[in-house]
Amino acid sequence: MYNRKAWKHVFKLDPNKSLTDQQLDQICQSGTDAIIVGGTDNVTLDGVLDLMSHIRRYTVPCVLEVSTLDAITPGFDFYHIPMVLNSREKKWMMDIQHQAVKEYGHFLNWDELVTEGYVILNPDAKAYQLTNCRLPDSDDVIAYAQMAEHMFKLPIFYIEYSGTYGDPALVKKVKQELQHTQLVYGGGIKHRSQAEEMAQYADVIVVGNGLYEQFDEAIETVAAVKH
Ligand code: 1GP
Repeated sequence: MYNRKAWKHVFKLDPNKSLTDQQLDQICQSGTDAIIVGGTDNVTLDGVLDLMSHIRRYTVPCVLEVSTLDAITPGFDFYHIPMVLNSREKKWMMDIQHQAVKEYGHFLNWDELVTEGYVILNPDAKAYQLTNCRLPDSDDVIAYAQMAEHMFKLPIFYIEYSGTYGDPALVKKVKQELQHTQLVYGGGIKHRSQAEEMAQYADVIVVGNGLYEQFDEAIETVAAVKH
C-alpha cells in the first residue's frame, strides 16, 4: 500500500481533455507522487479507462477522484470522495455519497476510499457553479478546516481554486489549524515559483490545467516541490 500521507505533489488529469501519449509518458515518469484522474464535465467511463490504462504502465500511484457514479471502475489505488463543504445543497456534501455507498457499499474496499472536505473558492470554476457554492470569507474557511479536523476527522481538506491562483496567506492560516487532516491545495499553479510558494503551506499541491496550457512549465513544478 502506498503512503499517501507522504505525498507532496500530484498531477490531476481530466478525462475530457487530451494530451499526447508522449506527454502522458512524461507525466508518469516526472517523479510526481501520484496521478489523480478527475474532472467536472463529461467524465465518461471510456475516458477514465483510457487514462487509467495508460498510467497503469508505470509504477506511479493512480487515484480516481469520483465525480459521477457512471465512471467508477476498479483498478485504481485510491478513490477520492469529495464532499463540498461550501455547497448550498446537501446533495453535494452527503446525498451523492450516500447513493454511491448504497449502490456499491457491498464491494467497496474501505481502505481505498479517502474522503476530501472541499472548499471551492473560485466562483468562475465549473465545480463551484455545478455544486452551487457560497463564497466563504477567510474566517469561514478556517471554520471549515476546523470542522474537517476536529468534527468530521477527514483525511483531506482541499482548498480548491481550480483555474485561478489562490491566496497563499489563506493557505498558510488554514495549515496552522490542521494537524491530522492533510492540506491539499489546487488551482492555477502554472510554474515553479507558484508551486514553491503554495508548497510552503500546503502538504500537497495539485497541478491540473497547467499541463494542458504550458506543459513544460507544469512538469517543472515537480522538481520545485520535491528536492
Ligand atoms: C483542479 O485543484 C485542481 O481540481 C488543480 O487546479 O486545474 O487550476 O491546476 P488547476
